[in-house]
Amino acid sequence: MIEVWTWPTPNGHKVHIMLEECGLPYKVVPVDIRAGEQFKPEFLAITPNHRIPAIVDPDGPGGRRLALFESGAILIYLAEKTGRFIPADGIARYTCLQWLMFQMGGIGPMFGQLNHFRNYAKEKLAYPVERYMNETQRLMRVLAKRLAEAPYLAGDEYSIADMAAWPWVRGSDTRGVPLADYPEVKAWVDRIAARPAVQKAVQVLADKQRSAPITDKERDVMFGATQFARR
Ligand SMILES: N[C@@H](CCC(=O)N[C@@H](CS)C(=O)NCC(=O)O)C(=O)O
Repeated sequence: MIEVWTWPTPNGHKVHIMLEECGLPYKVVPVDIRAGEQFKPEFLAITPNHRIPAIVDPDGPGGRRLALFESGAILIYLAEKTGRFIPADGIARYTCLQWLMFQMGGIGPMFGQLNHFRNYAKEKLAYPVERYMNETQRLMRVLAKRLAEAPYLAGDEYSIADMAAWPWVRGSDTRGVPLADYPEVKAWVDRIAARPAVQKAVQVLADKQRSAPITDKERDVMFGATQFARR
């Protein structure tokens, strides 16, 4: 059975969604990233990057065990393993990969930095908030344009590109970018939220989700000396 080493964050949810959509049996291994469990030797043995999500598939390519990190790589792997949620070939396949990379290289890092400087940074600095707010709004406009011409990012079919972007975009209001300002994007968020597999996926480790402000100890784990210790 596939193990998913994870936590209930947008990057974790991408993989939970894909596993639920494909109906693959999986075992959740929680990695509490505020408590520093990402630095435990057993997790570092799977991913030197000490970030969730990561998977271990005992029945990987050629019947060999595969340990894999980076959510985009995991989504492509699961799509190819099951033959689902990625077009088989041609322009449709590259369009799907293009929007997946747009999430991995744009939405994830930029929205993440906006979250950091708006919600987590101890000092509230105007320049980074403005910089990442501008980038986030620009990326939202790109999404809105795409979703005005097609129901899903890859085109007519729901795919791993949507699964990658949705967990980040649905939380738009919490980073001060109202979804209501982007009606095409909001309609897409609602369409995906209605999928039974997505509703199940967001319940994975939902009891661990916390909205309480970050403590000093957690700040050290996530953004301080513990995070940046040489390993
Ligand atoms: N590019 C990576 C990003 C993974 C990532 O940033 N994961 C966060 C949670 S969403 C994490 O594990 N953070 C732990 C830490 O910062 O120590 C991916 O998409 O898998």
